[in-house]
Amino acid sequence: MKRLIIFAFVLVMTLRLRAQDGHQLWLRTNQPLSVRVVCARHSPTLDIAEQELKKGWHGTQGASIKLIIRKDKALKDGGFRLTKNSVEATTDIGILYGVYNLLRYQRTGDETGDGISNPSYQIRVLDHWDNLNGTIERGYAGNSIFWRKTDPFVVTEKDKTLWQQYARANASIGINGAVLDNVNASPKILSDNYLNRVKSIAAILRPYGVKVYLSVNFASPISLGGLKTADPLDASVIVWWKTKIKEIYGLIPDFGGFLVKASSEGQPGPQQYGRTHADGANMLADALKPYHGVVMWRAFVYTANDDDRAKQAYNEFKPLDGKFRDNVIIQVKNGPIDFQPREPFSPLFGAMKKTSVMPELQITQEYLGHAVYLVFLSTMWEECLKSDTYQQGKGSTVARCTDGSIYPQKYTAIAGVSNIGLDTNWCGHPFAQANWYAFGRLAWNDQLTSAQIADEWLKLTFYNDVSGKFGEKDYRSDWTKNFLNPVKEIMLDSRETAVNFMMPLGLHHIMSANGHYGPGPWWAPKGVRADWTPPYFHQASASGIGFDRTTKGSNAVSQYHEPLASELNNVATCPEIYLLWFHHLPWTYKMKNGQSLWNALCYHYDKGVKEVHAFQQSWNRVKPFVDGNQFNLVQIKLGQQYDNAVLWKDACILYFQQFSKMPIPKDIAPPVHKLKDIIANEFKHRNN
Ligand code: GCW
Repeated sequence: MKRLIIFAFVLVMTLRLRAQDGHQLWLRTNQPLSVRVVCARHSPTLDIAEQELKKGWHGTQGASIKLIIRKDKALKDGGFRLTKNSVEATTDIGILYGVYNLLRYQRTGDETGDGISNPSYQIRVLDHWDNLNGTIERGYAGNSIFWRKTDPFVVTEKDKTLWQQYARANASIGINGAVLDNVNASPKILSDNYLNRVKSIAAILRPYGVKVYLSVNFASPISLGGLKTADPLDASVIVWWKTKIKEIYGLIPDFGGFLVKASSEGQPGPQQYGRTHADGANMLADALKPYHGVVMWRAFVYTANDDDRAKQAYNEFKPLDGKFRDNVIIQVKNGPIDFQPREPFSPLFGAMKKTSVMPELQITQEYLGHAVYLVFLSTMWEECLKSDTYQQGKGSTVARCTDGSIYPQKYTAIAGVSNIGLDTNWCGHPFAQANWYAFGRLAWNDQLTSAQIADEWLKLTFYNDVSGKFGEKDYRSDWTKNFLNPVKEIMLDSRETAVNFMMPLGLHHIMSANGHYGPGPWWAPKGVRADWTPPYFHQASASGIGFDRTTKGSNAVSQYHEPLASELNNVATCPEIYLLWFHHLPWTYKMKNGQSLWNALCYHYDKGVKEVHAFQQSWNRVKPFVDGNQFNLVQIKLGQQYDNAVLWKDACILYFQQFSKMPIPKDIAPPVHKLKDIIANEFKHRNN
């Protein structure tokens, strides 16, 4: 008997101390206490809620908790009310969200406030840029969890387990939709085999309240249906889509709808038939309407003309305001160009007043160091959501213009381009999980601060790490002081740091064409369209640097509402973080702190490098508090980030110096690379 007890003890300890591989995300559990759950009804969703309470209870030992579904005017769909002994909601999924929030409060020690919580956006969706052959466009965490090349239609137990874990993670932060395939969509997604696989995925996601959506190729009626045209006003095309949509709903009755990238970057669309984006979107919207499906139609459009690329989406879509069906939602990237480390908000936010508009954020770090850099994106999204558009007076933030607070949109929605793949830790970098988490939390509550989100995520993800120390007196305060606070600081500074060493002062799109990783301000081969090349965006010459978007230049400023337009137009009032986005300035231009523009640029690059170095030192100090595997992984990645930051600094300073002809300030570390070597090595290793 004694031996059995010792064996059991050793087993429990081993399991507890098992190395972390990151697969459990922010849902790591640690010896729950007992709880009694009372619920008058049963459903797959309510059963999950009950199990979650039992698996993760950290409230009063032996407490009893009621799950109550009833009408409540204060609650929107999915919203919930927490009281001392109950979780109340109007729907099953509201109960499940309430349960996850309650468990989170218990583990973070945060207050529940007044206990009522409603989502900011109705549709909170992850866009997967997953190709049907299993690869992921701009994915840095392995292949797709949904699609694969070999045995593509076999659904294994392993698939189901993974999809269930994925759905659970999403539900725990309120994400309620998933677009399963790339916006550069293959028509094959609408063929029988694929639709049946979508049906299997939907079945696993359903109890967690995650609806499936599909990206569709606008030319599907031709490539899949054998028609001669995909013209949205052609009767046979309309019938084709109607029939296809009927088929989809026959398989998946709660199917969410379509995401469409049309007449954009070579994708087919209505414009090739002389039709507008509204014609295309409305045709699909009409076919989806009887089933309550939506069309998320992307505004990411630009063509190789002389017009400033930053202006094109607005020019194309603003005139169509009011012409879209009420189940069309225009999906707009946060900035006017393309998910750059820093962009001003897209002027379409707030400008389309009679159309549902949804922000599209990029969780996967295409332009922010892939799965190598530690960059907490929440601060970037917060910056965008809290930007004032002034469209309906002061306080018309991007958040309020899109979440229904200002305009009576039929649907409110927000999308994040997923960073999830088959890697054991889902996202490649342990801290990239924080970006998935942050997207979900902001989609639920667009007023949250990044500090709050980082605090939660760190507590949920890392507090359990060194279980052996758990029983120690003062562990919590020790952990807070020596782990939580310094690591939170890294997270909150990390995006500005990346901007500093990559594209400070409003520079944008100067990355390498090699996978968009590393510097490439020189890249402009003959024959490549100008608006894909960095020199188009930085405009560096002997006379200065920056893109003139003032009234004297491309006049992109005029797409913003006053007083913002004038503020941005005037170099004296334009925030320095956007200086070279809106202004072309001489190298000797005097900055607010008295430095020349050239010196300021050099100091920003240098600062970014120094900051990464400080992150490394700070991380080294938290070693006693982190699981060894996770510690090492982050340490290695920070080392790679440091090397790349130095490369960025050297490359950009040396490249721009060719134009400024000014000396590098003496008090910054001189470049360790030669420009010609950096350029020669740019494409040596392939980055996706
Ligand atoms: O940022 C660019 C990416 C493309 C992407 C495109 C888009 C899916 O480089 O890979 O294509 O944006 O958003 O459509």
